[in-house]
Amino acid sequence: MILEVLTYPDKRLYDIGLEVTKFDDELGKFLDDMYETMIAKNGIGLAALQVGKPIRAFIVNLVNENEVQDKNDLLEIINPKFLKKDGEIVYQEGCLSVPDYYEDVRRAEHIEIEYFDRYGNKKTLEAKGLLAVAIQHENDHIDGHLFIERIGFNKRKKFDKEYKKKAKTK
Ligand code: QAP
Ligand code: CO
Repeated sequence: MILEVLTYPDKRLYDIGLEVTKFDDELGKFLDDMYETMIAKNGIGLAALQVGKPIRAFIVNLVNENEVQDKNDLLEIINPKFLKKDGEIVYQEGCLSVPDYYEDVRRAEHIEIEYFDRYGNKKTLEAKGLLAVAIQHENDHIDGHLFIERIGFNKRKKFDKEYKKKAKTK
């Protein structure tokens, strides 16, 4: 089932996700719906908060070296905790909840996280580059943050101005 993706400035995007406590079929079904939604909207990452469910879960599915978005590479990340963050990377980010807007964001280049999969198994993952960026972007969603909060002051001003202009023509 394709879910509705909330878009800026929906207040629900600013809620803080609750820890997942039940790793049951309902969670599995919800993660399947998130995947279907992300693919339908041409995304590479999606957090539960973006589809109106305030829980600490997100998915990431980058394209591989053959430019293919392979479901075998899908990461389902629940209740993540950062163990390490180092270095710096600037990447031009976008977000399904902020359509048609892309801007540079500075984040850690290398990360290590601990998280749970859909079955409640504890995992660790080291990531760098785009995967590290995607995980930090999605983790922001579960803390109620959007990437537009991490762009510079002047860029944010410009975003707000353009957003208001666009809202008027709707
Ligand atoms: C988060 O973003 C991300 O504006 C995932 O018209 C961002 O999937 C991970 C999208 C940067 C790593 C680097 C945005 C699709 C998708 C749009 C997305 C749009 C269509 C964004
Ligand atoms: Co996003």
